[in-house]
Amino acid sequence: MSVMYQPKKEDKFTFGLWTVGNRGRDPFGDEVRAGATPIEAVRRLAELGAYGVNLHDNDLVPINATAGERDRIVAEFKTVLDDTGMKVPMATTNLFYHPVFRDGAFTSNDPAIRAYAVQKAMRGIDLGVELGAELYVFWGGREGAEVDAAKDPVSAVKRMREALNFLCEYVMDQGYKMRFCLEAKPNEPRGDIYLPTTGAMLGFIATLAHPEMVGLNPEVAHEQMAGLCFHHAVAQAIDAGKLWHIDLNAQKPGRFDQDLRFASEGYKGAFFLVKLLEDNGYDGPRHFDAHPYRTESDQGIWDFAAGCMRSYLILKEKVRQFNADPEIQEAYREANPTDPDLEALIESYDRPKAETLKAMDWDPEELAQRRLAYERLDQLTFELVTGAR
Ligand code: GCO
Ligand code: MN
Ligand code: MN
Repeated sequence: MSVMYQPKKEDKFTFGLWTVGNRGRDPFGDEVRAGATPIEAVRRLAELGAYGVNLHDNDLVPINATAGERDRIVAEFKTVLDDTGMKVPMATTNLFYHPVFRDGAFTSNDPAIRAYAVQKAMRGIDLGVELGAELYVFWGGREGAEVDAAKDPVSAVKRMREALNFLCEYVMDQGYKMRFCLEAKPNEPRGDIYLPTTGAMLGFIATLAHPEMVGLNPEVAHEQMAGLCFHHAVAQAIDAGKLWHIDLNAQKPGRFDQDLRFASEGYKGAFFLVKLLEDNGYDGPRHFDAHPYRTESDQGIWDFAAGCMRSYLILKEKVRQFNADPEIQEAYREANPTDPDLEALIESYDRPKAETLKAMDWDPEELAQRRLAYERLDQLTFELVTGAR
């Protein structure tokens, strides 16, 4: 393996404990491997060059642990983090696994379950802070419905807002340095999940009491499950200043949430995603929320993890080549004509500019004749990404 693609701490590659810990259970079959324990995950990922790990409260501390057990587990985990120099940049709450959450957590119809969910999130935030996390993700695992006759979707969004407002206040009241990231998913495990896309989350953030504390954690697979273009969603998050975390994986559109090794499907989309992140100076964690194929053994976990990081670095190198390639750049410039006078005219409104524009004589027939030479640029991109160039 070339040293060029050797992950380094500066690459900020992270993995969820649940990713390398995944045992391959699915709705039709039982576990197929043991999965990495939290301690093993930290040690092995550190050896591979990762920056850190992320966790749900219950990836580390079982839901029924006593206070003493919790403290012992956390202390042991912190020792391994110190030994390896691994970080925990993000933490989250498991609000979906236990049967209590089978009809949602923050949006459950039962006020007792909503209260328990907010309490569990507060404790999860405390745990995250203890481990040094400055980002806290909310993925509404079961915040959805199959029986719309039983649940009011307007109340659901209102309940979600109340929970997030409550937790923002909790973070401020504790003096924690912690920001939230919302992760959308259209469906699975629920028939429909509320706030199903990154764009929907962005609209929702604007309705919160502390929108400045809340950003996004978009995931490749989730946007593609809905048939949407992932890197366009990420672009909107970047434009809004809300891309604080990202879940990298791969997915065939229209399928169940596959959570495949990064870039293992849709190479072109993966290339443009890496290009977007690199060209825009994204400096948050590059988090892989994926898991090894169910056909894999425990040994395959590490091939999977190394593959995610290596593929990212290969695509990053392709992005460098794309940006430095004179022929590609020339084709790009041709596709992006400039006209400073016209651009100044339409970039912002004032009345004289509006009058000038209104009086101009445009000929749509002539404009429509202009060539959009995208064929060559797209072919050059294909040749670069596939290594023919
Ligand atoms: C999924 C989700 C989760 C979340 C995780 C962190 O579809 O299972 O992507 O893996 O990212 O719960 O909030
Ligand atoms: Mn995810
Ligand atoms: Mn997923």
